[in-house]
Amino acid sequence: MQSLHELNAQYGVGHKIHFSADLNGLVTLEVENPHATAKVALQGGHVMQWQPRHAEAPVLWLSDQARFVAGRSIRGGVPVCWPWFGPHPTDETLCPHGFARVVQWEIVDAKPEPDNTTSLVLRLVGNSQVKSQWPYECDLTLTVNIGPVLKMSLTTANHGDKPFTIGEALHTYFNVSDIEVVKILGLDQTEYEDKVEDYALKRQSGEVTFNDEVDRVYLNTTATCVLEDPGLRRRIVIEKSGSHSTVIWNPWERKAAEIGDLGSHYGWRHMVCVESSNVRENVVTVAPGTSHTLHVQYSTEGL
Ligand code: TA6
Repeated sequence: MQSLHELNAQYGVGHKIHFSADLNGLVTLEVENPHATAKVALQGGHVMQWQPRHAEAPVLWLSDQARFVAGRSIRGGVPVCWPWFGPHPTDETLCPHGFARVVQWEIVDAKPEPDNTTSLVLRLVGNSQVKSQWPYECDLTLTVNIGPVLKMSLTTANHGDKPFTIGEALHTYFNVSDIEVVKILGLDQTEYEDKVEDYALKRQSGEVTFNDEVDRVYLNTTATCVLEDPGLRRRIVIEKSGSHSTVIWNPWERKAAEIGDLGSHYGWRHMVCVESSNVRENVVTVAPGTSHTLHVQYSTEGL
């Protein structure tokens, strides 16, 4: 792995892209450009913060109790769930939601663009820990463009001679004023599995609203979702491609207390996950010599 000095010499173009190792030695990358600020951890290829200059509050939610520790997922931001979602299908001792969010990634490129946004390319490091859990010839890269819009593309390339099947999600935590006043549009009449009721199959009617724990996998949907937040007087527009499921999650009080790192002062009230994903019956098989990309872009507008 390159030293911080080498990384900053190679990618630290002026003041805008800076690597540091402040969080228990975890290397993070801070980006500032005329459009936005952002912070990314190399562990997990994890975008932790993004705030466009025009936004009065962060768009992503990061728990004030997030643990920045080697080998543990960071609570908040955009965890990358890959190559499975939820528990491993056959070995429950393996990390839920896959290993990508807890292993080291490396920076392949970081540069300012002519439009004053910043592009980053990160790649999962295929070390022996990874190979033992995922014995395929495969590259996982995350391209991030930081600007007035946050764009992320997660690409899985199969360089081997066998197909493999992945479950994946960009498990994004959005910052909201109060979970009880927000609503999510875009899923009306979409079928979902309700994890709170043992995966019962249901159909959404109207907007998604919250007055208790919600943990749902919306299936066979490519729809844009809009998160309306009257408290912060804004909409967050969540667009995607290469994704056929959307997971919506808020743990509510009891589950949040069990989980333990969801923030002091009712942190769970200020977050909702809207996860562009390919999970359950929407998992993706990647044929040899091909690749698959899950793309999202997040933007905000006044309400
Ligand atoms: O995406 C929703 C979910 O799968 C929930 O079931 C939930 O418990 C969660 O993600 C958080 O998982 P984590 O492993 O990060 O604690």
